[in-house]
Amino acid sequence: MNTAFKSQVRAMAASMGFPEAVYVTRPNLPPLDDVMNTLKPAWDRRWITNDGELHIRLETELAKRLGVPYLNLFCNGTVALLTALKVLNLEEGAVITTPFTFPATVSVLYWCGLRPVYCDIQPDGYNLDPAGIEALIGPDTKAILPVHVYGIPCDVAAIKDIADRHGLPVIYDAAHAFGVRLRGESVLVHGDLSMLSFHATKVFTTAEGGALATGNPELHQRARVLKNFGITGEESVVAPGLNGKMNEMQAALGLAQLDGLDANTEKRRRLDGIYRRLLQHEPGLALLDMPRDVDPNYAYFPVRVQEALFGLNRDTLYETLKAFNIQCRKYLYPLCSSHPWCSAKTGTLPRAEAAADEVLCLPMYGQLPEAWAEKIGTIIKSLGSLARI
Ligand code: T4K
Repeated sequence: MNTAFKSQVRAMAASMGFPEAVYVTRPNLPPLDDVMNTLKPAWDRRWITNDGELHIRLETELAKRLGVPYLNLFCNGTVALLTALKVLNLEEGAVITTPFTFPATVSVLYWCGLRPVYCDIQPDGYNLDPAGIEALIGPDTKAILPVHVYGIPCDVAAIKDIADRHGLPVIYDAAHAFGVRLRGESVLVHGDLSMLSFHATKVFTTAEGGALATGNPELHQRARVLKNFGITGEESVVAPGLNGKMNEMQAALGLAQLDGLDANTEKRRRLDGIYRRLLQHEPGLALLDMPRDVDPNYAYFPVRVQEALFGLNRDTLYETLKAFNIQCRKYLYPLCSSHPWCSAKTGTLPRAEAAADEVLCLPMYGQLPEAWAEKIGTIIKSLGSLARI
């Protein structure tokens, strides 16, 4: 950035900057009274965890709402994913996954004695590329672990075809994909198991929380036992489990949020529309195409920044926006394959590397005022114009 650009940014920020931080996301919190009223019966019963009534209600409501046969709630998405691996008895060997994901996807493999084998992402998207999977399958391959990145469904049909031909289970990391539908049905029906995250940064939140969805009653039952220490009765422990349970405070927050979910998605849709209108023809900015057969959840608004055309690279844009109090995030940089602890031997991953270097996620959450999205889009356009002078 040259000095003239910097001083023009300072002047712009003084007039257009936000007085308070605009975060990349905020939790979708219901009125506190609604949470308290939902929690009160559990409080009165003094039953606050271990299959409480609120937990049971939330499990039932979510399974219905999401359109999945079986759903297990968890204390968080990471433990849910770890449990999914254990449910399938995956120990030792390799799992084919994507490097373009949050570290949790890969950490759980190591916790199970597995190792990741990284497959590059699609040429026209951010998900694992099915065309690269088959060449990576070897004698010790145990499973495929794709991620529905930004809530956009993977090519589930191609992945199923490969998995079936090689007799491999598929576990989807659907942390970003709450409520997403593909060709009219839940994206969670694909694969043997799908994991959801209900972290504060997700479209549906229980502060910390998560779930495992499956269509297989035996896998469901095994997950239920494993998340409760392997206990099946007062005097029977059938497997080395862990404590993955969701408590009643988390469940109350989840239940109190259900009524507002559709309105939240609708608001996100409008914000997505504002950003698209402002940025889709901007030189050097590529927006994520929404496939026609997908009902999205608008969880993220990733923008790909191509320096040669936009005038600034992603990192400079990220830093410059901070001067306006706009706190974007570089999800999902750095690539998992670049961490010293999880850089299993891999070939080159050129598409994932480019995505990690170029994607910036803009603020996106239900309570973000539309005027703020207009202003953020306008500021980004102005910065591009300024940089290209
Ligand atoms: N797989 C994938 C693909 C994932 O993306 C994740 C989690 C997982 C697995 C694991 O699921 P969990 O075990 O978490 O259920 C966040 C989240 O911590 C993480 O859950 C999420 N993915 C990841 C993509 O993002 P950070 O490091 O960006 O969080 P943080 O604290 O910087 O928050 C981001 C912004 O959100 C803040 O700038 C402000 C806002 N915020 C955050 C919190 C916690 C709030 O307004 N209120 C809050 O309470 O990782």
